[in-house]
Amino acid sequence: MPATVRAHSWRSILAVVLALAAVPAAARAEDGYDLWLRYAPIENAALRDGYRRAIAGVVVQQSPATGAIVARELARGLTGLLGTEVPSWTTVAGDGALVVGTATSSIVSALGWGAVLKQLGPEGFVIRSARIGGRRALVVASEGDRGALYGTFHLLRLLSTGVSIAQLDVRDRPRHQLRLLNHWDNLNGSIERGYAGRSLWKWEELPAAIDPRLHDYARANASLGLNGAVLNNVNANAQSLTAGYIAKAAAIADTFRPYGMKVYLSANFAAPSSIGGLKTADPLDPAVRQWWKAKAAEIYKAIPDFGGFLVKANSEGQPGPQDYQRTHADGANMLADAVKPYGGVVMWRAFVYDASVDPDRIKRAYLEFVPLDGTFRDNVIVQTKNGPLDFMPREPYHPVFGAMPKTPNAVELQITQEYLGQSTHLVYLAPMWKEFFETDTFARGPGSTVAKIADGTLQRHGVTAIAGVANTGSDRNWTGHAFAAANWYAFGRLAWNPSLTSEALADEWIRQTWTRRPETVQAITRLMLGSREAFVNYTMPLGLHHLIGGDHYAVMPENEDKRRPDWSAVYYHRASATGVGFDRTRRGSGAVDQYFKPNADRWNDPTTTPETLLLWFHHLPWDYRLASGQTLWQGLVAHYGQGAAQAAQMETAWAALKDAVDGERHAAVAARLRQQAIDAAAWRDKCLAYFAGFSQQPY
Ligand code: BDP
Repeated sequence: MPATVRAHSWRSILAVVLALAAVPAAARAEDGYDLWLRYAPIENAALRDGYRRAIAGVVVQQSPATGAIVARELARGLTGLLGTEVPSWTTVAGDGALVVGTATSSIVSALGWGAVLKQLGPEGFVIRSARIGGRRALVVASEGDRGALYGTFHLLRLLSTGVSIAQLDVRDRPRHQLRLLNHWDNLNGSIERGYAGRSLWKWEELPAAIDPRLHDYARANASLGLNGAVLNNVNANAQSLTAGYIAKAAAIADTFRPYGMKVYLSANFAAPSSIGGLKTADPLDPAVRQWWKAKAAEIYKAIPDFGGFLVKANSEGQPGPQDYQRTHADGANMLADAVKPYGGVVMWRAFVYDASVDPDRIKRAYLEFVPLDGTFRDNVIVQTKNGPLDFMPREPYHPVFGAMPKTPNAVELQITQEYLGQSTHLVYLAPMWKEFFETDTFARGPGSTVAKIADGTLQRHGVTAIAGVANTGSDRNWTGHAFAAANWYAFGRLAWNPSLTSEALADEWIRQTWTRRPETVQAITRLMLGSREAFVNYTMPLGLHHLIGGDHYAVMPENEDKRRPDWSAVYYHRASATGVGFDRTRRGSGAVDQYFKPNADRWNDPTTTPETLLLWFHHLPWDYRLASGQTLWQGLVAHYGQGAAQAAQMETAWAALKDAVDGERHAAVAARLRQQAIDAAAWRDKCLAYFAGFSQQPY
């Protein structure tokens, strides 16, 4: 009897193995390398046939370098999506031409769209049908080369996500001029706060050998409309400005150029003395100014379209102008003068805090920068993190936004999830970024959202910029966690247009990355949309922040850092027998008054402060009543409990999709969600046990 059973089960296993081998779609190897550019075959035959009829041949008319990229992408994308090769034509040879062209190309210039294209600018594009020589065509047109590239990717995205192209009339342009990734990559190949392997720039092989992967990196960015990358860590090694490294950066720049991506470098402010042999790096010293001018000339000789410098100065031990009793403006302007003749910019970071510990660290950037408004050169951009502390799971917006009307302010978001579970937790960041963009600063009265400040709508400047601290690395799937790629994706799309919704971005990312099956798309969308609030709930609910230690991953509410109080958790939560939270009201640190009214007044009063930010602004007794009628303690217990339950539900929800997506990626995500659920429970247990030590209440 046992022998028969065994024989039977071997037969069934064999049958399963054979059946699996016979499923062609599922057999496609999926390791995540293709990101959202998978171009999986369109399953809906009617839709696919419609696309095939609309696109029977491709005509590309733009610069050879970018045109070749466009042609290659279309060949790859259309073959994948339509399941058939679409020939390339030199002219509109019949009905169904897909024309990609710039304004001066023979076909586009004859269409009379010049005024619209001009208005949309060199990065904007139009996609619409036209009659060309009596033949039906679909045209992607732009004033510039980059716009034609972005328009091509946009069309491929529409096809990939199953949008009807019968009546297309797309007119689009980016809302920020500089849309950059900031790589915190070190010259030794490690990445500060990188959780997906090593640096993609193989410095040791450059400039002689170019890793072909750099093309795919640039492609992925171009597909989102990102147009630049800062190559090295803001904690900058001055060696990156030496001739050898400039040559390496130039090789990367040459690779990125046809994709519309410029390179930028983080500059170490002390470089004139550390690598230049000068006695000082004082920005008002003529020899120092001359050194930077010569350095800029050297860089622009190698990289004619070099974007400019990113600088972290007088922050966390980095050198800066204050070392010489000069201001941030003195430092920034010196560099700005050096790159100005070549059209470069200086992105000067506002992430600063005092060498001597501030009574409330979050006030520091505003105190140092707002008085300098109006003193920066027009090619200086003050780059400011979304919140005044440091990429916490939830912070209010940074009060510098709107408070420096004469200075362009770049938004700095962090894509790499330093404080949000790194590459282990699934946390979709778009809802967090949207919350930030949509907050009303009241800087110019109601409706003065952060988005409108950052994109220059309310305070017009010569240049607008947005930066995201990258989460990419040498891992095969680029970002470690397959879902972390959604954050790269969402950042790029929001940099293009911050009014896109989290839900729409999740939907389009999922369709391109995983599957187009509506019920699966919906299930994954739900999982993603709830993930950020789940993370806040199980880590730092009700406005708590910085409950971490050294690696910024593990739960550590008890952390007291001996080196600096403001690197501790206790500095921020201030728990005691009587209550918890940081008093930033007028009776406390007064940080509320860095905001415009009525925000300042609202946030000065706990009853008019959103509960999501309650303990950010207030120190409250444990029995303080929340809107729900619960005490503060009960509310904390509820949030932690809910968060841990949400993480457990995420694991279950994903498990249910086992057969709906490919096995390799499903398993990798499942393993991480298991860890996330374990971590979430650990956060709940440790935080509640710790705070109960003060509240003396049960949970
Ligand atoms: C903090 C990081 C640190 C960065 C710093 C910065 O922990 O590694 O150098 O920000 O933004 O979040 O400069």
